[in-house]
Amino acid sequence: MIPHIQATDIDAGASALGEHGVVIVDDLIDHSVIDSVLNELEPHLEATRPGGGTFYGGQAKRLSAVIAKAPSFASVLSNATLLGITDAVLKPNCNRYIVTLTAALEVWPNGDLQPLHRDEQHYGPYLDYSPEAPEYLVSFMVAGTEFTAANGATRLVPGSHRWPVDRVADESETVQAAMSKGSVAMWLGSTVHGMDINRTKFPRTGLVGGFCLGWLRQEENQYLACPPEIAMNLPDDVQALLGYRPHTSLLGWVGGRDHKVQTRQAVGTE
Ligand SMILES: O=C(O)CCC(=O)C(=O)O
Ligand SMILES: [Fe+2]
Repeated sequence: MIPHIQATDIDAGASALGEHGVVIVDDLIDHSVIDSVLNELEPHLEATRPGGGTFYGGQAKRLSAVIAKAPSFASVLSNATLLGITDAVLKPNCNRYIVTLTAALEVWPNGDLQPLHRDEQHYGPYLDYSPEAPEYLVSFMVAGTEFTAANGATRLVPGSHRWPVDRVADESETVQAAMSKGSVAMWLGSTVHGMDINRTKFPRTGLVGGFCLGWLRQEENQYLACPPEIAMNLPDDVQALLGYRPHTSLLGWVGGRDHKVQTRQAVGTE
């Protein structure tokens, strides 16, 4: 079972995410925002052919650096409910958390299942993944189209965040994140999940993102994915989320200062 909560219910969202490892926030993002993001991404999606290799089922269009390609995605990253729920999971273990990646995933028909995985697995053997370890990551998927059982809604294994890391999930334990356009599925870095096959004629579009503890390396290098000349046009809180502000005054500084990217000259200078 994947719990659903209302867009304003941060406390219920945080407790459901902690208990089940996944929660769906219904109708969180306005369709006007989704449509703006998709319009901004359209030329990039148009220029991409379905593919993506076996990890993406061979029939997905994947765009990285969505925040740099679609400025309208900034309001998703700073959504109060998304951040409120993430605060509850990640703030106990960091001074600030940061964006680990932004991507768009358009799943086309005739692909394969994405292998089940945990998003935190790219930290390799260097972190403690025991059920008692702190959470390192919160991932989220904004439904850019309706997500249905037929069109490739993400499959997740509720409760798997409490499993020993070597327990392998069976497909029968997965539940799909069926949700309306604008709804957001959030899951923990330790929750087992994967993209499903699209058995319809129309693509399934998801806008994916994640936040990691501010002292961990981001999966997608945000300073290259969203360089200062683009970041300077984004709101201060989004710049901070991308990692342009230090974690504490001693981690991530340049020239001894706590920067925000206001001008090209302000970056990397005294
Ligand atoms: O697109 C999906 O349904 C899931 C994608 C995913 O889990 C990933 O790219 O890590
Ligand atoms: Fe994933």
